[in-house]
Amino acid sequence: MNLIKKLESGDRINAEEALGLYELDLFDLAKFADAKRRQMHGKKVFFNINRHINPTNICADVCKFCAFSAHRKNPNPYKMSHEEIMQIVDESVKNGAKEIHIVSAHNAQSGWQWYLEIFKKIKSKHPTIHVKAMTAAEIDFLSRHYSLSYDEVIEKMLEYGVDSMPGGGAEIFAEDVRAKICKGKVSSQNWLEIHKKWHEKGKESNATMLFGHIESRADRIDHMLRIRDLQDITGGFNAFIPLVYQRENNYLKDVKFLGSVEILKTMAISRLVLDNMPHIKAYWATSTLNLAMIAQEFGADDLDGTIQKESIQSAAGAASAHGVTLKTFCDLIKTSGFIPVERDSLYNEIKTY
Ligand code: V47
Repeated sequence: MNLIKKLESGDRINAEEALGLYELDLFDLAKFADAKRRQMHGKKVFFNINRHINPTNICADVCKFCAFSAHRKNPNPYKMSHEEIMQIVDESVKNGAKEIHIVSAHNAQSGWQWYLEIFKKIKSKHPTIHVKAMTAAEIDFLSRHYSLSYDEVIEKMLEYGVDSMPGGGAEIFAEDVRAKICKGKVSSQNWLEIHKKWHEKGKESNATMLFGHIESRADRIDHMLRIRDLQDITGGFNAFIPLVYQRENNYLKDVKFLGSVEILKTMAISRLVLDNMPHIKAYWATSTLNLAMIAQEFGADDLDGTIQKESIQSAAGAASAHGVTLKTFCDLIKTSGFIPVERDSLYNEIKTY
C-alpha cells in the first residue's frame, strides 16, 4: 500500500511500513505527525519544574556510550551521602521543583539500602514531591548484586516512596547492538519485564531510546514496536523519549554525526508508530533547546523539565550541565507559536502560561 494513503487512513503502521516512513520527505512526515500531535494535544507544549540528581558515577557496568561513569576518560569517582542528596532536594523544593528525578550508576559497594532508603527520607520531609527514580537497569543491577527478585526490589521502591520510574537503560533493544554498546547491562527482555511488573502495580513509567550511534533505522523501529506491544498490554507508559546520542569522552569510536533531518524524522516516526503513547518527549538536554522546540512541529509535545543540573548527557558533550529557567521555557515556547503548559510528573496540567 502507498504509505501516504496508509497514513491518511490512520490505521496502525506495521514494521515494514514504519521503516518505509524514513524514505518519505521530511515535510510529508511532519504533516502527519503534527496532525496526530495536534489531535492529541493541540498547540500545548508540556514541561515540568524538576531537578535531576545523579548520586553516584561509580559503575559496575561499562557501557561504551557512557561518559558519566568514572573510568579512564572520566577518572573522577563520587558517591553522595544521603545528607548531601537531601541538601540538594531541600534547595530544589525551595526553588519550586515538583519532581526529583534520580538516576545513579551501578555502585557495587554501596548496598541496596543506600539506593532505596533515600526515597523514604525525601518523602518524609517533602511528602508532596514526586520521586521519579530507579531505571530498569538499576533495578536489574540491585536484583543481581544483592540476590533480590525484581518483585522484591519493586516492593521496596513502593514501600520507600518511589512514585514513577524513569525510562532510562533501554538504550536500543536489538540484541546484537546491545552486545556491542552495553554488554552485561539489563537485557532488553528484562527491561520490558521490569516495566511490565511496575505497571501491574498500577504505576507509571517512561521509555527511552538511545539513537544516533551504531544502530540502524530498522533497530529503532524494532525498539519502538517492542514498546508499543507492551503498551498495548499495560498502558503504563506516559512518554517515549528518543535520546540523541552525545559522542564525547566515551569509548564508542567512528560514529557518524546524526543530521537534524534524521533526528526530526525519528521524532515524527515515533509519534506515528507509537499510536498508543500519550506523549513524545524531545529531551532538550540531548537535542539542544532549539531542536527540541522544532521537534514540537514534528510530533513531540514535551520538553522534559527545567532540570537545574544534569550530569549524564553533559559528561558526553551536551550543553545541559545547568538547567533552564521557567521564563526561558515560556518565552521560547510562546515565540515558537505554542502554549506553555506546566505539568506534573504524570501529565496532569498545573498551569498554562
Ligand atoms: O539510559 C547515557 C542515556 C539515559 C549518553 O524518563 C546518553 O523522563 C545520550 O533515561 N548520549 C539516562 N544519552 C537518562 C534518562 C532520562 C532522561 C530524561 C528523562 C527521562 C524520563 C529519562 O541517558 C541512559 C542512557 O540512554 N545516556 N549516555 C550519551 N552519551
